[in-house]
Amino acid sequence: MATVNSGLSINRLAGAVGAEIHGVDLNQLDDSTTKAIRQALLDNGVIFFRDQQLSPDQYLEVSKKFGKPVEYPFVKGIDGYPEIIEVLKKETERANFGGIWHSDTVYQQEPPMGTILYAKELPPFGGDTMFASQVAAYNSLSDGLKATLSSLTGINTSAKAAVSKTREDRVGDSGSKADDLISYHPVVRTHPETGKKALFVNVAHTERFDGWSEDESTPLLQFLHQHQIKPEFTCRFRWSVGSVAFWDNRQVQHYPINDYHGYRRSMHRITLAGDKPK
Ligand SMILES: O=C(O)CCC(=O)C(=O)O
Ligand SMILES: [Fe+2]
Repeated sequence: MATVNSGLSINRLAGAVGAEIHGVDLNQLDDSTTKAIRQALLDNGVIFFRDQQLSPDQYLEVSKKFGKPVEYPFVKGIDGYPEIIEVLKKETERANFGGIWHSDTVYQQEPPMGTILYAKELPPFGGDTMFASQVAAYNSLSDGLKATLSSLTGINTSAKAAVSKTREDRVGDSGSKADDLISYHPVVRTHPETGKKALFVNVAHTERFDGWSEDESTPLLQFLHQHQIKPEFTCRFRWSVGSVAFWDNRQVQHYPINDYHGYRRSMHRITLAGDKPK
């Protein structure tokens, strides 16, 4: 069912996560629409808009209504806009940016609250992005495992082997390896705005549990990594040029599907500052 609010309609995409918002021009946001959009983000974990036209200046301005744009730790911004990076896969490339289930840059002390992605150029097919609700994933665990996880801290690193393939930890065009970033965050975090609990480990960044060896951590982490992306916790977004996705990095993970070799895909991306997970 669509919810209508001053011309804006919110259409859920799946049972656990994701909604498309229609009837909004992001360049014309008044206060009540901005508030409704923020609530839709909190309620749905990720929201999508279609047919938007955003110059870099307009894009930055829109993002500032929802948070504080920050630079990406390992990637330089587009000319003149340090907070906007291009997420690009060229015709000739095989790896895609972020091509593994993750939430963004969890190895930071204060990982982003959200990320906004704007589609500029797309392949003729493929290149969808999937999202998974970590609130739904947490809620479906047994009380016993919830209790065990509640006391655990995850150690997250930018240096896991799997992620290096996805180029998230490379510096600019040089492809050189950045210094490793490491963070300690609760395995279950409480959302600062909704109060809901969410799993906050991910296969791209979480190395082990604090106080546990890697060997000891791996079986439980592997279970969680399989569990947290079950189809019933996910939605899948089919992009068109001008589409915008805005996800809440505190409650969802995402996975850009790398199924369009030989074609170019270019997105503009803005990261919004977050707080220390608790
Ligand atoms: O290209 C995408 O759809 C998402 C890439 C990604 O992981 C990100 O921008 O954080
Ligand atoms: Fe990402």
